Amino acid sequence: MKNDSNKQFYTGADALNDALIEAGVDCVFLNSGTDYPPIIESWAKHEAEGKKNPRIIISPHEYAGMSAAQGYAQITGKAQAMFVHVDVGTENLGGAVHNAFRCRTPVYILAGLSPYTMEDELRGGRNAHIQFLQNIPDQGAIVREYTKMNYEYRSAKNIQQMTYRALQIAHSEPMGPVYMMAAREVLEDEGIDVHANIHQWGSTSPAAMDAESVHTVTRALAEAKKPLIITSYSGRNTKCPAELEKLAEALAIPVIEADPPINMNFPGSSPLHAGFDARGFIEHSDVALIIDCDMPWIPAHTRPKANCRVFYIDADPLKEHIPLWYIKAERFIKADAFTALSQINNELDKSPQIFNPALIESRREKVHDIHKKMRESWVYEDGGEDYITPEFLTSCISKVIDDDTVLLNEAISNSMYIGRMLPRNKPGTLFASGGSSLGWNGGAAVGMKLACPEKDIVALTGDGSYIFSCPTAVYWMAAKYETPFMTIIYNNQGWNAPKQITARQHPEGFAVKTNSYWTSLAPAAQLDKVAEAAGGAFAKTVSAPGELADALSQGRDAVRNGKCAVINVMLPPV
Ligand SMILES: Cc1ncc(C[n+]2csc(CCOP(=O)(O)OP(=O)(O)O)c2C)c(N)n1
Ligand SMILES: [Mg+2]
Repeated sequence: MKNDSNKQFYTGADALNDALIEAGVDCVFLNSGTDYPPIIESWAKHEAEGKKNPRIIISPHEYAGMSAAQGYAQITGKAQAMFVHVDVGTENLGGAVHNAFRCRTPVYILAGLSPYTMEDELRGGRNAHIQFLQNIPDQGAIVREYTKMNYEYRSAKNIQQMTYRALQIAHSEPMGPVYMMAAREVLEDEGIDVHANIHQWGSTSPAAMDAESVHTVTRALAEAKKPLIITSYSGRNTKCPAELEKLAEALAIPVIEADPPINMNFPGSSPLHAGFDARGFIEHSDVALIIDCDMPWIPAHTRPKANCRVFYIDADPLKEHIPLWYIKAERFIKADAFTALSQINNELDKSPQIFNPALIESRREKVHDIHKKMRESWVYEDGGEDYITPEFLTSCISKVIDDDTVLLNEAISNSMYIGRMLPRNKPGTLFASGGSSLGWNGGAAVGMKLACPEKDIVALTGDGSYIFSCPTAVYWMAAKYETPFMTIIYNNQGWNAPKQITARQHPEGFAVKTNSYWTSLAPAAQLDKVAEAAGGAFAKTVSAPGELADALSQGRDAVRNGKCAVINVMLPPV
């Protein structure tokens, strides 16, 4: 009998575990199945022998686990592992893979494959009926559109090298998820511990601008009359905001965080912060620097004038995985944002003669004035409503957070209030999913809290997005692994975004005339109670404006005492 499970040796699964530890992967988010005996056995062996295992975080839904791995990497830059069960677990990753890919976030995904053998030829061969149903011709195809490496461990002998290579690719720009598959026979086979020097498996070095581009971009910005900078995710490197501020200050350039920003990129209270919408600026600009931004403006709404000099800097300046995408630019520069900004700043320091101080100072005054008026128009004014408006809710949130609070923005049609009323001034204090698959916020909050237990995390979500997040899995994980955070639901009892866009596209149409949209989630489910039932979260629904401030402070206190809190705030229904 080949299927001798009692024989002890260093297995492919042992090699995989050792490689993940060696590579500094802290957490394995796990949703296992019949493909996992070699791995579970390896973990148990490691524990029994006093060897190190990664922290294993059971994830009762793959979407929540994958979002947690994304959140962890968004805040640390380090890929974590998501282990899923064959084709079906891969399918349950769902849009969370899209989010990680679009957000350029490294994640290592492992999926089992249905065993290769069925007559007891090899250790690990098939021994259950579902393994026949889970065998499909091309499992990797399920997520191939969203993965940078999509491959199978074909031998137990080089599992470690293939794992290091997968992580190396995940961490190299543009970063993203990698998907590795393994059949049980390979994980059960005799592996090799190669004792690799992990420092020889690093990610690619940050790309710098070529000298000519540094020269051209710096001079164009210095000589411009109406320069503009637009960014959306340069702040994913927390050293970037200071470098961007240095450039903006030197030349008095307004900075727009394109809508809605994925990270904190530029201090919201800087008098050069010009809001979140290029409209009103880009049409008048003579030079525009777009740096780390997927789409700086919507061409159907606005665009630069024909002679505006546009420079586009990005790790992936042609967006090669978005087929219909183009903007017109003088130069597309494949470079790391921090490196590029440092190069431009150095060039400015070296060439004081290219400045025109009078021009810069008169512009500075104008931009400061625009910023001041913009911020004044965003200050909340009490209209005496007897219901809670999103503006009032956001103004109350501003009183329970501080400058260090990490905000997750998945508030969808209410997202703009977060930028306007909760300005972030410290790097690493704002995150969005970076993609468009709703539900990221819950898992991401768990992952961020696992990575940074000392931080206060507040997830701001629409009611639809809360439901998409798989809240039973999220709040169970948060309780089990002690990652308390506060969730605040902008509960308009439905999907406002599709309703708004229908009305905008057909302003005189039947839907508007008859008020028929099929976007209502009324009667509202008791969304906060889901978290209470799943993980003992502090749960509160608020409808009266007078009770909101108290509810939010109670939520904050509950989190300080180690529990999650979900404050379900009822807004006017969509
Ligand atoms: C997984 C997924 N399903 C559907 C959509 C389409 N969609 C975009 S916005 C939206 C409504 C989200 O509702 P909610 O979170 O309550 O925000 P609101 O629009 O009400 O502000 C939907 C369904 C999506 N982006 N992702
Ligand atoms: Mg809603």
